[in-house]
Amino acid sequence: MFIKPGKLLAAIDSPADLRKLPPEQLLEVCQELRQFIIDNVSIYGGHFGASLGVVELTVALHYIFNTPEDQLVWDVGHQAYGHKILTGRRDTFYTNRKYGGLSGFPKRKESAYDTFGVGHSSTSISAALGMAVASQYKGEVNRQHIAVIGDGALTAGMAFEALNHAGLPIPICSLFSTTTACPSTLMWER
Ligand SMILES: Cc1ncc(C[n+]2csc(CCOP(=O)(O)OP(=O)(O)O)c2C)c(N)n1
Repeated sequence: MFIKPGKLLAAIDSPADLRKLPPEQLLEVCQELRQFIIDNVSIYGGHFGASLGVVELTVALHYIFNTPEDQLVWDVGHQAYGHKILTGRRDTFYTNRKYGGLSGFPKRKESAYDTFGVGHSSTSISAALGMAVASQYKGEVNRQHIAVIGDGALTAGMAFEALNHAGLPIPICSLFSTTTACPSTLMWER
């Protein structure tokens, strides 16, 4: 069954297309993206709530940051459906989690926008930090590195260890904490 995206979403084949839109249209993009996820997951299955909780955040991140040059790391990755749909995988999204289809999680082989292979939780901060340090060595002063992590994943020791490590001088690492039920954002920057 073909699931028709809304008219704005139908014209977004990459975040570059999203960034051409005026800010006033972003709310409509969010509504269309949320509906597209609901329609797909209702019929084809997959994680439901987590991606719905970060629709606005997903659109904002791809609008503000220069992905894929700026590196976006999703923690666990079960909330990255909107990210996949905005990054060239809208028309194949119906294959999500099917044999031979899209992975239900970010996967480096699948897209340049998937910077880190995930599935296990609490790895995003250390991964983004590693990327930020590598950029520092390479003199990539304008490249941003963003970890998106839920409050659940943030409670793990590995995440705390990475936060502690990130206390060392790094160029920039932004951290967004989200919850499915009640999105809250913590922006942390050095
Ligand atoms: C190491 C590890 N333990 C457990 C899980 C199972 N798991 C998947 S999502 C999740 C909860 C994530 O909650 P949160 O970080 O708040 O994200 P949200 O669902 O709110 O987006 C858990 C425990 C996992 N993926 N990895």
